[in-house]
Amino acid sequence: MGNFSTIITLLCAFFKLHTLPKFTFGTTRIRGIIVNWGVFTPAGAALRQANKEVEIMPQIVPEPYRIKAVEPIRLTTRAEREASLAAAGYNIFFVQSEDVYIDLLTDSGTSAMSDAQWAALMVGDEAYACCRNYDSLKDAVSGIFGFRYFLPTHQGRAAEKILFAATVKSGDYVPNNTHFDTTRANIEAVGGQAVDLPIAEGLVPTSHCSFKGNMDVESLRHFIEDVGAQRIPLAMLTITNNSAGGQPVSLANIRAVKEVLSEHGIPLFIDACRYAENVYFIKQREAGCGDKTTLEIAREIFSCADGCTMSAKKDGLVNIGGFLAMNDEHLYQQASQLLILWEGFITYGGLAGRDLEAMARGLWEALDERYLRHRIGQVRYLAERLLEQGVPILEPPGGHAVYLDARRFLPHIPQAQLPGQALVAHLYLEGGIRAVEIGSVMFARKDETTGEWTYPELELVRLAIPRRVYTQTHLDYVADVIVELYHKRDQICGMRYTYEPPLLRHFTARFEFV
Ligand code: P70
Repeated sequence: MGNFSTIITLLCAFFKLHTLPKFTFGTTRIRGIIVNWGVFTPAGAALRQANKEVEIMPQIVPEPYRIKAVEPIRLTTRAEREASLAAAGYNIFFVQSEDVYIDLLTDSGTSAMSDAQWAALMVGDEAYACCRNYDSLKDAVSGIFGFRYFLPTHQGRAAEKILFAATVKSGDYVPNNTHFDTTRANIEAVGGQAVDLPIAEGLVPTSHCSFKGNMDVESLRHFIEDVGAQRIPLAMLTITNNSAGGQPVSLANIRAVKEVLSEHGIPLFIDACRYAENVYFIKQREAGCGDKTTLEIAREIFSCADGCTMSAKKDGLVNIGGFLAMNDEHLYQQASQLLILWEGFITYGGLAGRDLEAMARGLWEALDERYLRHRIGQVRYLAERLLEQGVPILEPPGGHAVYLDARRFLPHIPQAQLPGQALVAHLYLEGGIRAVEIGSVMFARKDETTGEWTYPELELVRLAIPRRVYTQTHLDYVADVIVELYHKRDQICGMRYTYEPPLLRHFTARFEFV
C-alpha cells in the first residue's frame, strides 16, 4: 500500500489535488472522495454485494444544483457568542439567527427552494376558495401518496392536532415506532397515551442495522393484546424515525405492522415528514427494491397505510406547509370541520395559494433520485469525518442529521445535569454552530407525586442539515469545530434549569451552568 500511496500522492501533487494521507484497507481518499479500490477485484465485487446491507456509497456526492442566490452569514467573536447565549438564558432557541454561523437547529422549514418553486410563488391564486394551486397540490398528493382525501395544513403539528382530536379520546393509546414530541404532545392534549415500540437495536447508539427505525412487531402484538384493540383508535409509523436518529423503516416492517393492525381493525397512519429520505434508504438497502423508482417505493409504502400526517417543511422542501391525508370519508368530513375551525377553508388550510403551489412542486422535487443521493451523502460525509476522529455519534447516520452521542461525548456529566444541553451550548460558544438537544431536556419525565425523574435511553445532540443550503466546506468547518471540542471535552461542565415549563420544555426552558 505504501508505494501505491506514494504514486497517488505524486499524481495528486502533479494535478495540484489535495489528498488526505488516509489509506485504509483498500480505500483511498482523493479530495475527500473515497475510492474503494477493492471493488475492482472479484473479491471486492463479492464484498460489495455482501455489504449492500449496510450501504456503501462514495463519501461525497457533488451537489446536483448550482447556487443562484446567496445569503451572507457571519461568524461572531467568542465574546459576542458568550453574550448572545447568556442573553438567551442558555437556550439556543432564543439566540438571534444573525448571531448563528452554521444553523443546524433543524431541517424543518429551512430548505432552499428551487427556481421552479420561487417561480411558483408568482402563480399563487389567492382566491379564498378553490384556488388553482389546490389542484396542483391535490395532483401531487394523490400522485405520490395515493390517499382518497387530503386537507392542507400550515404545518405538520396542525395535521396531528386535527387527526388526534377527531380520533383519540381520554384513556386511548396510540402506538408508534417512536413518537416525535409534537405528536406525543398532541395525543396527550386530548387525553390519550403515546406509546413507543421501537426495535431494541434502535436504542443502541452503535448497533449497525439497516432499518434501525423499525417498530418491534412482536411488542405491538403484545401491546394490542394487553390493552385491547378497542382502546387503540389508530397506530402510527414515523418515517424516518426522527427521535431514534433519523433512522429508516423498512417496507417489510411497514407491511408487517399493517398486517398485525389489520387483524384487529386498527388503522395505520404514517408520520411522513421525511418519507422521501426513507424511500431512498429502502431503495439502497432493502432486497428487491434497488431497481424500483423512488415514486414506486413511495406508493408502495403509502398503499399499506390508511392515511398520513405530513410536515412539508421537511421532505416537501418548503418553508411552511403540511397536510393530513386519509382514505376514510367519515374521518375526512370530521377533520374538515376541525380544519375550518382551526386552520381555514378546506382548499387552503392556513396557507396562501403561493405556498400550496411551492409545496406541490417541492413534493415532486424531493423524490428526485439525484437530489436524494446527494442529500443522504452529505449527512454521511459529516458522520464519517467525525467517526474518523473518534467522535461518538449515533451509527449508522440517518437521513437528515448527524446525532452526537452526548453520554459518550461527556461521560463525566450525569443525565441529571443535562449533558446534551451542555454540548449544545459549547458547540455554539466554540464555533457559532446551532444544534438541538434530543435527550433529557426534550424527553425526561418527572413523576408529579414522587418528584423522581425518568431519563431517556438516548442522550443526543442533533446536527440537522437543512436541505440544499450548506456546502461541503460548511460541513468541514462543522466537523473541525466538533473535533476541537471533543479534544477538550473534560473542560465542559453540566447544566441545570432556571425555568422549566410544563409542556414541550425544550422550546422555552432557561438554563445555567452548574
Ligand atoms: C424537527 C422538527 C417536526 C416534526 C417531526 C416529526 C417526525 C412531526 C413534526 C412536526 C421540530 C423541531 C425540533 C427541534 C427544533 C426545531 C424544530 N420536527 N413529526 O426539527 O412538524 O414542525 O411541521 O409542525 O420531526 O425535527 P411541524
